[in-house]
This record gives sequence, structure tokens and C-alpha cells, in this order.
Amino acid sequence: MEEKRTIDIATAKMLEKAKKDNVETAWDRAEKMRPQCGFGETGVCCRICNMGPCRIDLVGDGPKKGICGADADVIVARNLIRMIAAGAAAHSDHGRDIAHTLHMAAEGSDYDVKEPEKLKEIAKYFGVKTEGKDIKEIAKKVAEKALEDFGRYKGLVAYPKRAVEQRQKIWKENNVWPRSIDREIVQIMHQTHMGVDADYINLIQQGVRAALGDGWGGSMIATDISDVLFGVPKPIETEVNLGVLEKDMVNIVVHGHEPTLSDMIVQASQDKELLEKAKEVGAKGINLVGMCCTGNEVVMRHGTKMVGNFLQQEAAIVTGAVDAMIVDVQCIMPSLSYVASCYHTKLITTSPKAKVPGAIHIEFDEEHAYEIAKKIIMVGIENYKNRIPEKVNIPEEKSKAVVGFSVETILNALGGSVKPLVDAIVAGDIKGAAGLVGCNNPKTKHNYYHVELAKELIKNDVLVVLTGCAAYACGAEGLLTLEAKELCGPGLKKVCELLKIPPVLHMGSCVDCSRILILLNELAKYLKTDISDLPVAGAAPEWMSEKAVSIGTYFVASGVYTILGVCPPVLGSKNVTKLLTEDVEKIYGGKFAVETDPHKAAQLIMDHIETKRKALGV
Ligand code: SF4
Ligand code: MSK
Repeated sequence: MEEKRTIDIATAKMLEKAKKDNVETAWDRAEKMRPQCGFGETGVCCRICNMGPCRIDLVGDGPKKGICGADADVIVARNLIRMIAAGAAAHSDHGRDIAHTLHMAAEGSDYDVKEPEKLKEIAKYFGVKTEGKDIKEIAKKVAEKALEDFGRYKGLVAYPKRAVEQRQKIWKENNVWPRSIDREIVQIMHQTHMGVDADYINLIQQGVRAALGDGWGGSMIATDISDVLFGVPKPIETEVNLGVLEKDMVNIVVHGHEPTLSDMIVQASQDKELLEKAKEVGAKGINLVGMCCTGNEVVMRHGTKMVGNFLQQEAAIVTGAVDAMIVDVQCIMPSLSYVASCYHTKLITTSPKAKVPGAIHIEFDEEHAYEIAKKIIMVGIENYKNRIPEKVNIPEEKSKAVVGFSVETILNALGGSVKPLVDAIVAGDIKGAAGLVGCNNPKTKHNYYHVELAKELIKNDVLVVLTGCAAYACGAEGLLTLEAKELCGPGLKKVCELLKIPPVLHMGSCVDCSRILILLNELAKYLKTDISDLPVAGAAPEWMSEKAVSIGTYFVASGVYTILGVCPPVLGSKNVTKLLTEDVEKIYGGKFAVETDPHKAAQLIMDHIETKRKALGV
């Protein structure tokens, strides 16, 4: 039964344990939810005004229009771009917080500029002069310029001009270059208000503009400034899966997204005073582990072990060995306080944006970052003695992994330019590359699609890059190791041996999808072509979050063919479906496809790569 839910043995064991412990999980609730509402699934339920809810009858003689007259095209498009607005808002608000932290670092706080060179590099894009300037002065100016991009009243968002000229031209011609990050999100909310836009093409166009404000705006700011503050990731060894929890140490899980808190927690977990306290309560030390994208942020910079992805958050607590789970924002299941209450785990919320009834709330404040981080860790240390021994069962499964492939690292490994990568593509050793990103979703078997697709691609000499929860799935299967070269086709194997890299490269958290954009842009720049001409593709195999809708949209609008493993709620409109899966290609050079079978998806990607290779004449 549990094997139907996940391919991961550790998770399956914990689901069995949850059953014995009488603890309900997301999978149980997903089962109770079936069959899910067909109107919702196809996107034709509208609750935008209080004349509704209205729903369109797609098969029978029922209503074909809402009370206001909105048809399926309008309702589906409005619902979809509201998902983009929420996703772009989440990513971008994260970016804003990081920019704010840089500003505080410039003015004097527990944070500092770790990477002055990267700061100077991004200063260029914001038009900030660096010559002869003090680093704090540059940091302050860059932070202010970045913050301006969220609410500018004239001009355009700065980062899209990093893209190759051909791409910039497409965005300008189609009027989708974001004017300000927040404005495009607000405009979606306005445009989709009852009685405003009734043109599905115009609605989708605004969705594209807001999504670009995420990918080439808020997310890119989040990535860049995180690197400036916390370090540019470099390859580092770690371990992945629930087996990284330790029986005789204080286990603390950091879960959520923003590195501002988690990076401080990492530092505080090495504090001598706290290590002493841990020993006083009988533990051998503090075992800090990461979950979801917070985990991705800290592992890339510190090697912090990766305990699990989105659908493993409840399973981690079910081990009975988590003394504290610290959360900030995004992808935190409200069920965690209930699951924690079935064991001894303390759930600690830290953001004013994300409180959970039943959790302890210790509000994080960047001005007293280190002190608060220590206070939070102390909750875990003090809770160690409350473990219930008969409820503790840590699965032994864990895998080694090498993570932390920032664009800078990849270029370094290649000797400073993408030339060797392009040469390998031209020689056919590497056929192309694919980005696998995104979440888990109980609509699909946990981790199955991520892993099958990655394996199939590397077997066919397609280099894979990962962000988000996809990284945990492939990490747990051992695909983030040098040894995974044995699963590759002969060409990719040769390249992995030469460069000493895994065939599946971990590039970070969900905001770090912006790293993939930059890598693609570097390739396009080198080839003097557009991103849409490259033999590359993207996939969100098990996506569930609104952020993934925004990510998919900005990849398509950047010229990337993008496969979704779970169908978005658009099938209620033939026109919107056709627009996204066919017509957009004529505008942006990228388009969406939906394919629920990972092997067929791999074939689609390889066919696409082959077409692009032929067009490039390689
Ligand atoms: Fe119904 Fe129109 Fe109101 Fe939506 S906006 S709920 S379709 S009346
Ligand atoms: S954490 S958005 S489940 S990737 Fe970024 Fe994972 Fe998806 Fe959240």
C-alpha cells in the first residue's frame, strides 16, 4: 500500500509507522478528497464575485456562462493568472526580504557582505557605480535599487536586460517586460476582478508579464543577494533522506524558504554554549538538517544534511526523533502542528506572515538575528528530554550527494566559459540539457516521476539540472553523485568523468530557477543566438504550488519547452489550452506540454532536443 504512495523506502516506512501511531498524513487526506471536483480540476469554477460561485458545465446542458456572462475561456484564464500572481508574489516577497536584509547589512547588523565580487557584478545591472566606493556603500545602493524594482513608477525592471538581445526584443515587442515586480501582480488582481478583462489572450499576456517579473525580477534578486550575503554555492558533499536524523543528537529541522533565518540557525547550531547545553541534556550534539527549499539554501552553502522534500515533512516528525521543526514561509503544511502534537516535536513558526495554531511563535527579527536563532535552538535542546523512546524509529535510508552547482561554479569547472559545454553538445557527447524543478504532489507517486525522468534523460546523454524538491528526490536515489555516471549514456559519462561532476546537478531552491535562466542565457550568448534555439527543455514533474505556475510561465516566456507532469486547471477552456500548448510557441519560442508518464516525457524532451540540434546544424 505505502509503496503505491512513494518510491522512497524511508518514507514508506514512516507512512506505515504513521498508520500504527494513528496519525493522518497528506496521502490519507488526498484519498478522502477523491474524487476531486471536476469543475475545479478543469478551472471552470469562478468565485471571483459574490453573484457566484459560478461553474461552467462542460459536458451537459448546464450553464456555459457565469452570471456576469464570463465564459470558460475567461474563467480559466483568470483563475490561472491568479495562480501566477500568488506564485510570483511569494517568490518576489522572498526577494524583497533578502534585499532588505542586504540593506540592513550595509547599515550594520548581524549580517555581512560575504561576496563583494558578486555584489559588484550585480551592481552593474542596477547601474550602481562601484569604482572607488566602499563595499557597504555599494551594498546599500544595490539594495535600494533592487527594492525600487518592486515598486518603481517609471522605467522597467532592471534584470531582464541581462537576457540576450533577441529575447529582450521579444519581450519588448509583446509588451511583457515587467514595469515593476509588484505592479504586475497587482494588475493581475485588478484585471481579474469582476467585470474588468474579458479577453483570455490579454489575461494570459498579463500573466506572462507578472511571471517574468518573478523569474527575471524577484526570484533573481533573491538568488543574487542571497549569494552576496551568504556565499556563492560551491560543490559540497552531503547526505539526503530521513536517515540523516540522529538517535542521540538534538535533531532540529529547518523548513521553508528564506536563508535569512536558516543561515543564522546554522551558525548558532555551532555555538559552543549551545553545544554544551545539548550535552547537559544528554545529547551528543546538535544535528541541524534542512527540508524543502530552506534545506536547499543551507546545504549549498554549509553542507547541512537534507532530511526530505515537501511530502516528507510529516514523515520526518513521524520518526519521533525531531526535537524542533523551525519554519518560515511557503510549503509548510498546516497539518504539521497536528502531527507534532502526536509526538514530542515542537513546531516553531518565525514569520509574521506564517503562523500556525498550536505552534510556538518566536518571531524572527533581522536586527537580533543571532540571539533569536540561539533562542529557537534552545527550544529544541530543552525538548530532547521529552522524546518518547517507544515512538522513535529513524529509518536508516540515506544517500550521499554532491550539491551546490551555482552558475559561477559550473563556469569555473568549465574553465571560465561555457565553451567546453557547447563543444560537448556540438560533438554529441551531451545531446542537450533539461531542468527538473518543483514539488511533490500526492496525485502522483512521491518522487517517482522526478527520478524516472532524470534517469531516462541521463541514459540518453541529456545533462540534468535540478532545483527545489526535485533535488531531494534525485538525491535520495543517489543521482547527485559522481558514481551516477554509470547510469549515463557513453557521451555524458565521458563528460562527467572529465569534469568530475555528477550527471544531475543540484542548482538550489525554487527561487534559484533563476540560476537556470542565467545558465541558459550564457549558452545563448556564447552561441550568439536566442534561448529558444538551444537544445534544452524544462519539466515540473510533480508540481503543486502556485510558484510552479509562475516558474513554468517564465520559462516558456524565456523560450523553453516545458513539460508539466500534473495537469494544471486549464482543460475547461480549449482556447486557453491551445494558447499555452501551441500558440505561445509562435510568440516566445517556448510552450507547455502535459505528460503524466515520465518515460513519454523523456521522449518528448529528447525529440525536442533533436529538433533544436538539427536547427542549429549540430
Ligand atoms: Fe460568476 Fe462572473 Fe462573479 Fe465569476 S465574476 S462568480 S463568473 S458572476
Ligand atoms: S519547496 S514550491 S514544494 S519545490 Fe520550494 Fe518544494 Fe515546490 Fe515548495
